[in-house]
Amino acid sequence: MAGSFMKTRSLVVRLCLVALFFSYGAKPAIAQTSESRQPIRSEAPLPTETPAERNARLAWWREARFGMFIHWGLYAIPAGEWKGQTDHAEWIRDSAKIPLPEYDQFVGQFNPVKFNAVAWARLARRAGMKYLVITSKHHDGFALWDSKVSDFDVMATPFHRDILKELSTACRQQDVRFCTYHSIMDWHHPDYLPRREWEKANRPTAGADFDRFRAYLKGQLQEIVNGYHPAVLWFDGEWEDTWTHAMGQDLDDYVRGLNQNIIINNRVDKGRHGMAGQTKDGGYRGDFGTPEQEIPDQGLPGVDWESCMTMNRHWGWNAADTQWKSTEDLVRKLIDIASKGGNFLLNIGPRPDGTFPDQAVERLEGMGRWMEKNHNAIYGTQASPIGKPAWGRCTMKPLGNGRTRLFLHVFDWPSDGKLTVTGLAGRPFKVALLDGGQRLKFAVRANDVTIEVPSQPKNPMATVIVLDLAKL
Ligand code: H79
Repeated sequence: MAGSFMKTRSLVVRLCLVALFFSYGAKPAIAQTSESRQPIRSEAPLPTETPAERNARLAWWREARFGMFIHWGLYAIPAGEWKGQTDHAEWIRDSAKIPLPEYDQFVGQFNPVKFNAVAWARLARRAGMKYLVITSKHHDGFALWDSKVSDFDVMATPFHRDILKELSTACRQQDVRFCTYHSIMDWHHPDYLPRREWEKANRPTAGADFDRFRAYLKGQLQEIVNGYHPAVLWFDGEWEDTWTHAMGQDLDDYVRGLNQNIIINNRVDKGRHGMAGQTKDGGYRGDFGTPEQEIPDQGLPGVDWESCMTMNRHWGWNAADTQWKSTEDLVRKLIDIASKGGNFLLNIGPRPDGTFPDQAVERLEGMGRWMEKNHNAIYGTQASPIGKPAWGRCTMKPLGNGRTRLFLHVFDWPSDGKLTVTGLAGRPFKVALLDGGQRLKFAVRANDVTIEVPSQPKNPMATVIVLDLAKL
């Protein structure tokens, strides 16, 4: 520990020097109109950035729609089980009240000999995922990269390989954008406050200095941003009272100072509205809202958001968790989210040997088979202009010259061979199956179009029909 304190101290000096070069003026608060219903503004544009620049910065992310989340760290070793209780996961140090010296013993056991970064990145790509967000550090404070500012990192384990380095390289090879999740809350660093309730007696706070923790955090982020070039920084663990709005703004400025094209979620600041995750009014930082384990009931016009979700009931590896969502459910969740203008960040909790659970692989491959045929109905699409039809969902894409393509994602295939789309203006000039291209006959009556569909769906998870309109 003494070593890491020294490293932290020399870092503070370096950071002060950096700060002299990057002195940011006070940023004016962004005036925001108050919304009548939910707090839904997720954009807090940088004062130095025009709307066009912001659109250009977010363009790839808005087109991508689908990403992989990876929760991996020391907590994979106990696999969710502690003293007979089996519902723990990445929170295990807190939920099982494991004292620090005992938790530290996992460092000597972390040796994922089957870890293959290329296999992970390839699986993400084959599933149709355009980006990958891995936990550089979760709440337990353990760093998955070779960190110069901490000894509580992967280089202290028998594995002794820089996971972020291997994975960021593999992602670039596989054309998957590499991104990192970084927890602000840190249950390991002596300067982080507060302590967990149950460990207060054994981890005194005397001498702890939260500003020194902030310098440590910046040191870590400098290593990550400059070393591995994540396209997104996905913060979390921002909710404790020690983390303030001013600190969130400061950290947001700091990271954007390292890479002005980076995308940062709203958990860098204090504007997240509960688990629904959208950003409250009030000039909070963050490029996008972060609903967790839920999907908004409706799209939020003009708001960027991403629902993150587990495939079973835990983020980190839990060997006892058998409650996997079906591939069909996951495909339909992706479609539902795209139909509301959001992104889907779907989680994997790898095992301590470095492999993905078999059930996760099976689902990724299943989603990939659907995406292979239907990706045009997901990537680069916008929210449905016709709400939520009774038979499924709708996404859309502008075709130029005022023309619009609707993608009708049919969940409930009509038994009478007729699919009715309501609320359209004008006559479609083309209706066809997306997979295979078969043209379909249709009849127009007022604002409704009734399509003659084959007796069987192309894919029972969702069959996509393309419908092109001269105007909406
Ligand atoms: O990393 C995964 C989880 O370990 C982590 N986030 C995902 C991506 C997570 N940490 N805590 N939780 C999820 C649930 C915590 C919820 C609460 Fe709250 C924190 C309840 C009260 C404080 C969220 C934030 C709701 C209000 C503020």
